[in-house]
Amino acid sequence: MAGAVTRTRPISRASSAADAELTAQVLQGLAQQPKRLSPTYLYDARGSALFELICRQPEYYLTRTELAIMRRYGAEIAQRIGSRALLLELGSGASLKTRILLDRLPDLAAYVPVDISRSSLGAATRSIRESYPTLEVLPVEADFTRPFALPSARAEAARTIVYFPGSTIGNFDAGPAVELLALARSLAGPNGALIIGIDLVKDRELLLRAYDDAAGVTAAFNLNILERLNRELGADFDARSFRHAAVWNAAASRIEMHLESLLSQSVQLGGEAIDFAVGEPIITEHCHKYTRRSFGALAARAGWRVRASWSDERRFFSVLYLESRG
Ligand code: AVJ
Repeated sequence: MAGAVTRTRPISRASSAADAELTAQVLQGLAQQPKRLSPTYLYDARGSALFELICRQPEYYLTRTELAIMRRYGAEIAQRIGSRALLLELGSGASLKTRILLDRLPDLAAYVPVDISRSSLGAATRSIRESYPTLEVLPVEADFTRPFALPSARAEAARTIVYFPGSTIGNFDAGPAVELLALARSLAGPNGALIIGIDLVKDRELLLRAYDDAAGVTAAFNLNILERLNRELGADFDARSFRHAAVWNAAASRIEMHLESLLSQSVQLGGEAIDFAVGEPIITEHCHKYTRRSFGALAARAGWRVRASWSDERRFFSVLYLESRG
């Protein structure tokens, strides 16, 4: 698979404070039992490009299904948003789904895409500005799980709509998910709203295939996290001695992305040795799957009430519109 993707050139970087912090966080995750890495590390330039490729794999129904829902119910969703809103998108990526909203919201006050990947954000901003020349686009390069500053728009907005598509919320365990939903609520303010995409519980085999596509793109995406640690932190992972595995954790209602060590081995990172037993996993991502009810309960803990929801015929995915509870 690696051959199908442009390789990021290896850059030797002077070690910075940011690298030292990243090293400390990575070591902390790898000291846990089971070993963990934050899914945010998956999204460097190469990881973000691979994620865009995942979205086009036949097994990865999520993006296609959410786009279909947005196209089909876009007018209704735009009506809920109303006029002169500010649209703030968390994890905007290529901003593809957003276009469906932008097409139907000609008087939007501003569009604020927030993304951790500079390359994705830059490309999306250029392309949105080209398609919507009168729209004010205010990109924010940030990890939205940490505090970030919001730019101020020229036009005064009637309300703020937080848009959080892609079932990215599924990457968060219950506690952090509630915190993030609460952050969305404070960003939206009392008369704002949240529009969120969630992936629904479905047949186990369908779920497993979506996270282990035949072309090996998801495997390459997952293994890239090790290559990134080598590139950026000077670790010496041999990516060929790990294998990607998608695991369904029924009790927690989530797919887990694992990287399993094929050997008993020791890896060097930041002056420390990390030992792996044969078959020992590093968990890189949790992808929670919800029911309307389970997600409604989670959102309620952050003060949200589901006001409207849209789904596809197979009930694979759902887009929800939420407002603050009275
Ligand atoms: C971007 C978090 C929504 O969980 O489906 C896709 C990431 N990981 N394939 C997801 C992902 C493996 C994706 N999200």
